[in-house]
Amino acid sequence: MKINISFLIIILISSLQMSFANKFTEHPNTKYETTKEVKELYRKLANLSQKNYILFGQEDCTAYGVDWKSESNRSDVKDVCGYHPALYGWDVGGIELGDTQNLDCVAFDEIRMLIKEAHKRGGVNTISWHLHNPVTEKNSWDTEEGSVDEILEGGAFHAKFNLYLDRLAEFLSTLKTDDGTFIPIIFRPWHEHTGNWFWWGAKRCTAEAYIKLWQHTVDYLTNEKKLKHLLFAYSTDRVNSMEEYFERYPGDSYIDILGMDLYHRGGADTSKKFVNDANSLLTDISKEAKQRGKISAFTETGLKTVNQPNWWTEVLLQSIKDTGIAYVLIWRNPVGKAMHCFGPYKGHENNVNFIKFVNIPNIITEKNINILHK
Ligand code: BMA
Repeated sequence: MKINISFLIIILISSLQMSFANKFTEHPNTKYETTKEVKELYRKLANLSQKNYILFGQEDCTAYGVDWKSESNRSDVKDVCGYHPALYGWDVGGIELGDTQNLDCVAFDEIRMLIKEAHKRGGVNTISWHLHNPVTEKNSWDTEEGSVDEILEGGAFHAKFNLYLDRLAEFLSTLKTDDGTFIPIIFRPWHEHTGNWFWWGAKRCTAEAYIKLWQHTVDYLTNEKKLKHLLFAYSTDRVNSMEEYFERYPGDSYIDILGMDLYHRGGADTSKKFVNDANSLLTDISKEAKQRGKISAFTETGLKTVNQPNWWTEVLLQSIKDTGIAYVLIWRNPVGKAMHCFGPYKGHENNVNFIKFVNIPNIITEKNINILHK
């Protein structure tokens, strides 16, 4: 029998392609169980990023804006373009102490309600955790050296850290729809660890201790607390290489999303460098993510005050374009502090350009969120 070699090669290539596609669109090789809604969200985000769409989001956007707080169905983004973002960022710093509001004075009851509303609108919720240092009880920026070692197994503050995790888990376990279904949450603790401003930062603990910190967090929340509605996101700050990116990585069985935080700082003369750095790092991270069956994301970014003309299309868009990331999150618009705002708001000089940005077909907001759910 004559074997048709090229036919065999074609079969081989297409089956390889199929297995690669499956690997990427199924919930990845993590060690914990997840709900079907989490698997579904994962698959949707993976598909979306494969088609070059990017979800746009902002931190705390429906909780407050530059001149308002706790108003129903409002966001500065919506004030400007007519609809909310597709991605909603929250922070649960303070939950570990049993506080009723987070470090930015948003009540946890309100965060829960807003997460539910965002989910109802088809949006995606991501939570970070600026938690207090269990050793000193000071805030995240208390860079006491050695704290991580003391909260790990065998350390004097391990039980206290587990209590912090208990309180966090208690809150996370209340994030359900009216019919009792758990709302999928992208949980992103221990962020920006390649920097040195948090007590879990690179100079505050060894790589081994940081990895253990992550692994304990995931194991405790998923095994001990039996939470199944979480996707875990790993996010560095600026790195100089992929070796550095993965130096403190807890492992593929602990992480679903590979992220990076990078802010644009400085004037117009720094734009080119920011765009180049962000775009090339995000491209590299996305490639790694794909190979590992993971999703990638720009987990925090922004230019304070957005005071550069056409920043949205000329800087932000260029920094994420064709990188393969699933979403981008800009930081918050604190009440009464226009100087610290990362988003648009009524009357901002860059609004025309913001509207242009959110209307680019690849950018997903509440308006075209159905693309995510197809
Ligand atoms: C930081 C700043 C702080 C805030 C913290 C958590 O980047 O915005 O003011 O408390 O995030 O949201």
